Amino acid sequence: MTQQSFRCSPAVRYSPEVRAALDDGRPVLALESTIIAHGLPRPRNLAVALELEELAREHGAVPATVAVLDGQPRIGLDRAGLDRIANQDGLRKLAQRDLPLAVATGASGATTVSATAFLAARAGLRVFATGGLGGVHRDWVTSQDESADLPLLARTRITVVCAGVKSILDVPATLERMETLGIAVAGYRTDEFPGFYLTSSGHPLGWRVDDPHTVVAAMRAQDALDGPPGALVVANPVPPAQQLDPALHDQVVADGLAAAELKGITGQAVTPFLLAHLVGHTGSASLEANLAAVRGNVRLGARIATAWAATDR
Ligand code: PSU
Ligand code: MN
Repeated sequence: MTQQSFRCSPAVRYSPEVRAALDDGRPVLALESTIIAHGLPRPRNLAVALELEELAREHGAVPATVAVLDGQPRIGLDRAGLDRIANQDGLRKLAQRDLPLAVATGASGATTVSATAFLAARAGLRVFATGGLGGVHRDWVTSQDESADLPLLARTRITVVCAGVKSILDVPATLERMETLGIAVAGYRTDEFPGFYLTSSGHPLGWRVDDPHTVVAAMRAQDALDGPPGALVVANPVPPAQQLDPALHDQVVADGLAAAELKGITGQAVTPFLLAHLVGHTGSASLEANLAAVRGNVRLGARIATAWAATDR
């Protein structure tokens, strides 16, 4: 199916603002909804959802928060839609593989990076900002738990601005998997992979970009080279002044992992459990670092989307 037929499909609904921007070739920035529904505590989550959309607009891009409401994939939400994502009880967490079943059963859910990237790319969006990607979990040898974000990004031509992957994951294993899968990764004004709550994870990166125009040049080169589809990950660190204290960080991550094991938390529930643990045991400092990272990603994502739209066609 072409982007055009996807855009006309009655099964997918665009907000009027996003539809108009796509028709006019103006910048649009995709945003995911799992971070709102399952990654941030209420009632702060709704305020953050609204703030991130405003931040995208301030930096020149129309925000397209992606979700599924009553079985209908949405590209861009209105205020009522954002309110449901933030406050509806029992909202599902939808990866890309869940989309057909959600559509068929009329389910509502927030979309993860994999589902958001998939829907956004099909809609003709090329830039997506989020907090952190999913990745390889620390106990991978026993659990085989690797986020569907990685294989999906390996098959999807989209640029994702993130602050790395959360430190609750196995960061070096995640970097190895991105290499194997063919997902391009560049640090934004850094030579090290960001550590989500921390400015650096301590792991070096092979590529660094210093401005949105270089990112757009790489995106153009992806298209010109016409290789296998695959994402470009722009890893944008949280500013040092806004990072979580590294010693506190290491302590609470270790405690959280132990608590999850003790309680027998597995599968999809692990990430939300650990995130809540971090928020609860850092006096909200992890939440503030998380938000600072996401805000920076939305600002940069909007600037990349703007540069992309300016050179399009
Ligand atoms: N990183 C965050 N907050 C989040 C997530 C990642 O800082 O809420 C979400 C994203 O939606 C990501 C998902 O796609 O977690 C990965 O979940 P899983 O590990 O179950 O694939
Ligand atoms: Mn998983």
